[in-house]
Amino acid sequence: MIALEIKQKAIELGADLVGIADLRSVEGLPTLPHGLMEPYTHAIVIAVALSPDVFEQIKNEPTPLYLHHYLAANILLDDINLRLQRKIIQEGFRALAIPASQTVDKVNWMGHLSHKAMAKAAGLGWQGKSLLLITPKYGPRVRLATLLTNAPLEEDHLLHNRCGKCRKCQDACPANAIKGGSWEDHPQTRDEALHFSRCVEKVNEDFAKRPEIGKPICGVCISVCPWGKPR
Ligand code: B12
Ligand code: SF4
Ligand code: SF4
Repeated sequence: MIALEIKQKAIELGADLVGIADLRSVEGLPTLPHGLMEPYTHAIVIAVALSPDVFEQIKNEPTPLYLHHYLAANILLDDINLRLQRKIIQEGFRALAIPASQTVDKVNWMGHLSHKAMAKAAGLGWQGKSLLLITPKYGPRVRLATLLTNAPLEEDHLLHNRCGKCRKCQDACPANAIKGGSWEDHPQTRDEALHFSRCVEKVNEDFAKRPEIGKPICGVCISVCPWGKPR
């Protein structure tokens, strides 16, 4: 099986972007459970873009419309991922779809692995000052999922950080959580990029407690980013 074939399949199934990472480039990335990536050699990372207009409605808080698009995109991502997983297993390789949006450890706020780190390694974009994955075409207006496999696939190249002097996400964050640091690859910890607890508190104690929202979403640092804004 070749990379092009799996990428075409992902696009056919509804992905807007797809990239491939060699797992040696993310050695040391924390996973739950520990050692999750060991049986695999590559990650296929898919992105589903949300309508830019959903974010144009977000000023300083999430909207019920964003909530629905967020939920629908998660379902689409998991659906594409499960179908790709089946295709790869049928070809005789191992494959494991990592859920789009499952928090496994709610004390430390960790998923099975970081889709942003995987997407960066797969050449889909860079981690901006907001720590989000910023893609050249859609900016941060994408949701992500990862498929781990031992199929021998050709990996994609990394993209450079293109935040430059911009600080729009830092200025707009309602929790004042973004520190404004920049890095070519990635920060050592989340706290290097964010006053992490401020974001966690804002999305969980404020937005998730609103009856019309009910989930830890926000969208402000997404909506202000110049990358992906409609022209
Ligand atoms: C738990 C969680 C949260 C928690 C904690 C967030 C966080 N930053 O970890 C809370 C509830 C606060 C949250 C908030 C948000 N989230 Co959230 N969240 C997740 C979830 C489920 C797990 C994140 C995780 O495990 N983080 C672990 C840490 C360690 O990883 P990290 O944040 O990526 O940062 C590290 C690595 O990327 C790293 N790195 C990169 N390469 C390498 C290589 C090595 C070797 C190492 C060591 C590190 C490293 O540098 C960072 C420091 O170590 C993911 C889905 C997933 N499984 O990825 C979605 C996810 C990250 N969330 C997402 C979004 C959009 C948001 C919000 C904007 C809310 C919203 N939906 O409107 C905010 C943004 C907050 C922010 N500025 O980061 C999207 C991001 C999409 C994108 N374009 O980037 C994701 C990927 C969901 C998805 N399927 O698309 N989220
Ligand atoms: S999700 Fe909201 S609170 Fe968290 S960093 Fe982005 S703008 Fe700030
Ligand atoms: S708003 Fe500006 S600084 Fe923040 S992630 Fe986007 S480009 Fe980077």
